[in-house]
Amino acid sequence: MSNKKSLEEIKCLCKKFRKDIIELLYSKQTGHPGGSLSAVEILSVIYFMKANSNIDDKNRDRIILSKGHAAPILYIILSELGFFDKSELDNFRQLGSILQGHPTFKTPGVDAITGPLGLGISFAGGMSLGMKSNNLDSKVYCLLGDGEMQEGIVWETVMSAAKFKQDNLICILDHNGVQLDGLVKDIMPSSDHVEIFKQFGWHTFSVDGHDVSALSNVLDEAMTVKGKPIFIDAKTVKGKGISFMENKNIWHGKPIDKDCYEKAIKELGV
Ligand SMILES: Cc1ncc(C[n+]2csc(CCOP(=O)(O)OP(=O)(O)O)c2C)c(N)n1
Ligand SMILES: [Mg+2]
Repeated sequence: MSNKKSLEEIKCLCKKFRKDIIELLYSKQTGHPGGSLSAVEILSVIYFMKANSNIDDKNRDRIILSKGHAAPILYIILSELGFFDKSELDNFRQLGSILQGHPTFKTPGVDAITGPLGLGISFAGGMSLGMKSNNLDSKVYCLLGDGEMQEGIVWETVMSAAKFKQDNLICILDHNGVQLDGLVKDIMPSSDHVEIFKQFGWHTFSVDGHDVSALSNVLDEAMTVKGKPIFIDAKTVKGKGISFMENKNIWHGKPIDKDCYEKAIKELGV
């Protein structure tokens, strides 16, 4: 399933995906708009430009949403890629649905069960080591949240991936500065992740996580790194694109009411 897009096409898709997120979460009266909106460009560039996401290829790249609560944008992208029919989105978060509130193996295209923060990067580290041990060229992309970095389990993979020179592991930080119940800097001042990862022996990059062209370039550069795992600090805005949701932790998990839905759709102008 090759579905590569141009930068211009990705920009249009990102607008559509923002609307899809709002429509989906309003229709189901459920949550996680903020962290879904902040990851739109990062995931779109990975899935539609960089990764081999062909479900029929057993050696395809793996893409792991470690911040599993952003499942709405993941499911919207997977349905756009044809992993399952778009009508499945109507069953989002319903009992028995293949689209649960957090990613599970019930969903075609999901490469790791996530939701408990820190779990995804652990899967990613193991998968990438397995690929290297089998001399496969495949990559593992892993998207983390900045609140998620407070989980101790994250740092086991950070240490071991450097030791095993896992240059097929690309971890991207959705650096929006906000977590569930406040600002990351107030809850756990964690200083400079770029410097920390460097000290652990990773190759690091920084990028604007909403600039699809910059994301595309940085991911190309990441492909050239040898002997070190790759960390990309992607600066983002939680709730990006909807003014009243931007940088507000209340929109981490809040369902969207009718008034806010109408305002959001108007703002998106699509
Ligand atoms: C181990 C664990 N502890 C707590 C939670 C509850 N939880 C879900 S999302 C979240 C905040 C995550 O913030 P961040 O990683 O910054 O995500 P983003 O801002 O990208 O949405 C928390 C505490 C969880 N899912 N897993
Ligand atoms: Mg965050």
